[in-house]
Amino acid sequence: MIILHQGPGAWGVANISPFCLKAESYLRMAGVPYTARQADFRRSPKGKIPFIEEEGAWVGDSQLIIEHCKRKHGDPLDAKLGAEEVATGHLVRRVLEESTYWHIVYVRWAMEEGWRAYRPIFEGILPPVIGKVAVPMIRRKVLRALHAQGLGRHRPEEILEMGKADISAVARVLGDKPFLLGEQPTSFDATVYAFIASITAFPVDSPFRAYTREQQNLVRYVERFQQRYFANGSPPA
Ligand SMILES: N[C@@H](CCC(=O)N[C@@H](CS)C(=O)NCC(=O)O)C(=O)O
Repeated sequence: MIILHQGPGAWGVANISPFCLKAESYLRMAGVPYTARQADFRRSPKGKIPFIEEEGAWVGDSQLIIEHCKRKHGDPLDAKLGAEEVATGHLVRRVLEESTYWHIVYVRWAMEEGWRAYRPIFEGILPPVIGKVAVPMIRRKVLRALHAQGLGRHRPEEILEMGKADISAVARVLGDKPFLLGEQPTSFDATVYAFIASITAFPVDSPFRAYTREQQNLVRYVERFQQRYFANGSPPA
């Protein structure tokens, strides 16, 4: 049985971390049994969440977790995909994880109203006394990372246009298909669901969230996905 180490849920989604939400979504989609635990970062092989342990193997990184699961538990979602579908899925996944992710970071950590909503959730993850001291330091570290990545150097209106371009591209590729690549779910949907839901569920009405919520196909997709894979709330024991 896999133990999934991850962050907490909030705002009606199973995890505040899009990467944790992706990993948990995959496990549910692929029918891999798991239990979930609040992560202790000191035990993380890569110093980030999510990570898993299974029979003495520790795997960090959501994508490496998926690859581990495919090797160990089979590949019920992607085995029949053609090379072009895999390429499309890969590109969408990379956009969401390497670009859109930073827009999520910007809204939560850099925008003052986003930070006001996110701070108490984030503080709740840390031990009470440590939290108050550590959180401002962690915020400075995250803002430095946002600057180093590049997005944090732009003006708010430029950031918004860049984020909208990502969302618009994902909405266009999804179109009116039930899943990213067609009628059947694939591992790429774990990323699409996790990142779009992380934007639409966050309880601050940023222009980025408003734009994402205007994409009706994405909103319906998130609702369908949640209904199908998260209707039972807590993880299967
Ligand atoms: N590529 C990693 C990214 C994971 C990631 O960035 N996780 C964030 C939470 S959403 C984290 O642990 N950040 C802590 C840090 O950067 O120190 C994955 O796919 O799992």
